[in-house]
Amino acid sequence: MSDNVNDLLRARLDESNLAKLFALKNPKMHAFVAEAIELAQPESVFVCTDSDEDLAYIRERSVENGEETPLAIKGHTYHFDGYYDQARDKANTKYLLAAGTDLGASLNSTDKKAGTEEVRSFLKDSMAGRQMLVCFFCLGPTNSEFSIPCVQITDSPFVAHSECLLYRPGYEQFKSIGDSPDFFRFLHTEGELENCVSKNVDKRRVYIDLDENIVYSVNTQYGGNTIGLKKLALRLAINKSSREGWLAEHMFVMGVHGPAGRVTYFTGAFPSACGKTSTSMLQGQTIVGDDIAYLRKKAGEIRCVNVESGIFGIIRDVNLTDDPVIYEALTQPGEVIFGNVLVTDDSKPHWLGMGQELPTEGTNYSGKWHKGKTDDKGNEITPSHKNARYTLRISELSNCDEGLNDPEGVPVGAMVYGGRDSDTLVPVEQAFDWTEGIIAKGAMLESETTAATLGKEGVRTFNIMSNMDFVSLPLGRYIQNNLDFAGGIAKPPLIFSVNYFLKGKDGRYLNGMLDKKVWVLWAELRVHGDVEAIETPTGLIPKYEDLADLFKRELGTDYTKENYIEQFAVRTGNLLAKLDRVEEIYKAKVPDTPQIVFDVFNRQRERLNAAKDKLGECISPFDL
Ligand code: OXD
Ligand code: MN
Repeated sequence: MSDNVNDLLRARLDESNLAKLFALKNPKMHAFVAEAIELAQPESVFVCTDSDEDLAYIRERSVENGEETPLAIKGHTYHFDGYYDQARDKANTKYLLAAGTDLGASLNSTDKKAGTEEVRSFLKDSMAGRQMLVCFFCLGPTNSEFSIPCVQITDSPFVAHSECLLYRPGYEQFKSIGDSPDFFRFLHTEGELENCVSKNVDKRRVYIDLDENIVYSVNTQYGGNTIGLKKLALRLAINKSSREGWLAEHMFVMGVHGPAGRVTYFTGAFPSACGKTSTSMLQGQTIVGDDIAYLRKKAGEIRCVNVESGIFGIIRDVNLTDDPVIYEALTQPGEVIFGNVLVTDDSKPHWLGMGQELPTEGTNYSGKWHKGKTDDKGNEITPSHKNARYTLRISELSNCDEGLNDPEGVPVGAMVYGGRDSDTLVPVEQAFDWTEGIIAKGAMLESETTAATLGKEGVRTFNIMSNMDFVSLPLGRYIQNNLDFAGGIAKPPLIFSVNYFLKGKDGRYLNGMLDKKVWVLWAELRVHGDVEAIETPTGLIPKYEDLADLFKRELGTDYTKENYIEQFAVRTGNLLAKLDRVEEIYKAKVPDTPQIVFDVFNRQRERLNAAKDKLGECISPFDL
């Protein structure tokens, strides 16, 4: 085999690319590249090292092949995905499972043999006449216990370019691992193109092989389906971490700046488009990462890293008032890819909620666009897509935390679970302890669906730890891993829930976009025992005085008692209904649910029933 591999590589790579590939002494990686060439039959192969020259080549190819087009500001480009390729395709993202393996009914899977054959049939000859790009990246900081080297093969310079912005370069890391077989592999083709976008979205597939640590992605360009190191790697990492005793989570990492220069690191798990990036970007705080974290126990404490080094963020509602740091990065020279925004003839990007009146015509993911344009189903096409994105490096942001690339990671003081919930959870609540936090905050998380995935928006969905789309284990085991993780840790992180989407009776949001800063700073004070809290049946909520102080100091606003009562009312009726809903899911769909989960549900139910009997369906925090 190895002779065949080497012969094939020698025959198909030119001298300089062959030298780059052979400088890495990794037979398993060589075999992966050779097999991909044999299957996809590219015209040529480019091997990308960590050099500036190679990165520039990827950038230029993205423009030359028409996947990206320069904008007026230096370094900015835009990219469109196909009209029906604007979000993660949950239905066609599946685990390839060998006969006899079972991940439980909640996870989407397909037979490994049939699925592999299917996806390979779409890959066959898919790169004929094109160049194959072989790129190396590292998940987590390089040279660290957290590092996972990856090889990404793709025929899309746009995908490769996005990854160059989003991940640490990994060619040198690959050198340092020698012949180790322990790395992730991604093979992507955009398939047949029409006007530079994937044509056969009906044949879009994202198939994940957990035994081999390989993900195949075909007939799609949208980053969430194609950027191997993002959500595809997260699925592999969750499975790997379960075998090795650490955690891979759908979490931001941020430095929260408390009194007297104190910095406390928080992780936060939120479903897509529920305020995760904007929390990690809160004014006055520092960002380590906005999407995915690895957590490990080290010397008696929990430490974590940002798996990525860039942001693939939702651009909607990024404006000078709500997200000044990102807005600044999006309006100044620097390397940025805009995805699925509206572009006008003067080469300027426009997006929903940018704080300016939008043009009435331009070009977008539907082609030439004008206000009122409808699609073939009669739906009005928005100027930019609701899930339109920007991609940039975190190091370009003025609030980048100094721990971003620390190989030791940063210590975790608190973990936050958030979701989109209009009528049940208070804006912020601390769990009684780690076990209650993992179960009643993380494992009970529900959220109303958003534009980040295909399908209807606004449907309340169960989303365990906001990781439901990415968990690659039976759910009971995933919960148990989280519960066990704090074992041996003297002072585990505090766990909080937050909810920015509570609505009043008239349907309006009860909180402004900036209020989240107060909830996060209150949580920081709790980590250090600086403020007291009020006990509710489900956790600990802030005292009015502490919030009023924080609102005044941080936002310059008067927080009224009426606001407090409306926002922090304990809605016993809705909380009990939530408990019933979620418990039903565990009973019906998660056969390996640990008993402790039901015990915690029962304890909460008893406390809620007692409070409801005594004080009613909706209890003012002043009556607790
Ligand atoms: C993302 C997502 O892009 O979760 O982060 O969809
Ligand atoms: Mn995400």
